[in-house]
Amino acid sequence: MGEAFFTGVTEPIRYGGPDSTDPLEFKVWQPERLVLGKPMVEWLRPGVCVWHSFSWDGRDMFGAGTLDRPWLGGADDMAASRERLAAAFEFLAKLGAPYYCFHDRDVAPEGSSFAEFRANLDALADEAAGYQEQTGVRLLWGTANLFTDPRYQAGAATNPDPEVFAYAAAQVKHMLEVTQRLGGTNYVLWGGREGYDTLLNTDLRREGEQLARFLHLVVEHKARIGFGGQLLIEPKPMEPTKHQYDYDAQSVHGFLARHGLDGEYRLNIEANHATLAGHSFHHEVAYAAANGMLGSIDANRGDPQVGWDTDQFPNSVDDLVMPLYEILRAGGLGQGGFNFDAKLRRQSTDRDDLFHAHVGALDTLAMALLAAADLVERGDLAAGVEARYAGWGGELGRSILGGGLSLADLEARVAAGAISPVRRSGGQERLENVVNRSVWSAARKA
Ligand code: XLS
Ligand code: CA
Ligand code: CA
Repeated sequence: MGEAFFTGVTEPIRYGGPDSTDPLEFKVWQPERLVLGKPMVEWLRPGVCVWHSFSWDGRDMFGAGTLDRPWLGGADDMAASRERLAAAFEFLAKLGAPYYCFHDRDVAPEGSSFAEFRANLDALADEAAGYQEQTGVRLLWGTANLFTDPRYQAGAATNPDPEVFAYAAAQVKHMLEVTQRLGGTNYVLWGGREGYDTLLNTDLRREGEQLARFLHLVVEHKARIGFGGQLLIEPKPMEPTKHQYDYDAQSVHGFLARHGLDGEYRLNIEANHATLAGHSFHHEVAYAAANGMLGSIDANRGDPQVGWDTDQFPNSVDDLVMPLYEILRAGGLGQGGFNFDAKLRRQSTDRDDLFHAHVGALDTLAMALLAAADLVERGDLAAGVEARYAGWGGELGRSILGGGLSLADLEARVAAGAISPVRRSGGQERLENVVNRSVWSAARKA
């Protein structure tokens, strides 16, 4: 690799253990440490995102960039793009994160035509392939940016203009192929501006049909090129539009089922999008796991006092332990992983701040994994749930679910006095203590 950008960190970040006072050593994250018989790294498959960490200079809607990002150089040309890729892989190698994720536009300049953009992306994908080879870092997922350019102001697949649909299709086709070429194990579709700002100019029925057609086209192309990765949809309820169609896990699942697509896509669940939808991250992961839709995770957090998608780095074990418990019980994420779709605060201007953010996020995730594994090993939470539903394994429960009893049959049994339910405590506070016990016990064993 060429000239170093992250000169404050000369060696790969090491494990220093829970008592280490070095802020740039891991306290918990040990990729090879066995958890429930599998290395941590295989459960978590953590990745760094290119957009927030390398393509963003700290600008917001009120002001210019603040971050020290020499590789951005103020230009959106091939030379600056090569620098950015070099910076990203230098960082990845020093952090020791095994995966990364990017949008086509995070790495390639737009150029003056689609053909030029495609050529730019191909050339930079070749460079990325070389860096992957050198560092051992792999691609967790690729995606196409269908929201930044003004042509997408009214959506991509759901745009009133079929020419915009076609443009988006061209971009996705090519990025799917680039993802395949780089060995990506997933391809993500986040419905950037697939939604509306006002219903006064929006035909909901048409837009739904357009979106379904688009998703079918992606499935067809995946089969045509033999892409072995998973297709993922990332729900988000609002922002940038007032209402986004891929609102949450359950509405995406319903949409897919309605259009015969539910075997083709799984979900990329983002923590901050869950809370924007008025759910907990736990809810979204649990829904996906319960319905065979668990694909991958965008790990971050919102701010309870700020109503939008702040995309902060995850730093709360309590927030992550139950989502991880669901993931462990589902057997893991398979081809998915934990992508840190998180950005620094605008005042964290030093280059090294990016290390502090990722070191903390990896440690937090690792600690939550240990706590979740403790919960799985002790088994009392699961046993309690099992016992709570035990009646459904008895004659009455099996007959109801098996379709053997009508409303009239049930009425007859109740009227005959054969059925008289008794009150049972849900024991929520006791169970909350069980979770805390595992959090504290895992912290002692870390
Ligand atoms: C935006 C989304 C986006 C997707 C990828 O809110 O999180 O970054 O993850 O397009
Ligand atoms: Ca995301
Ligand atoms: Ca987000």
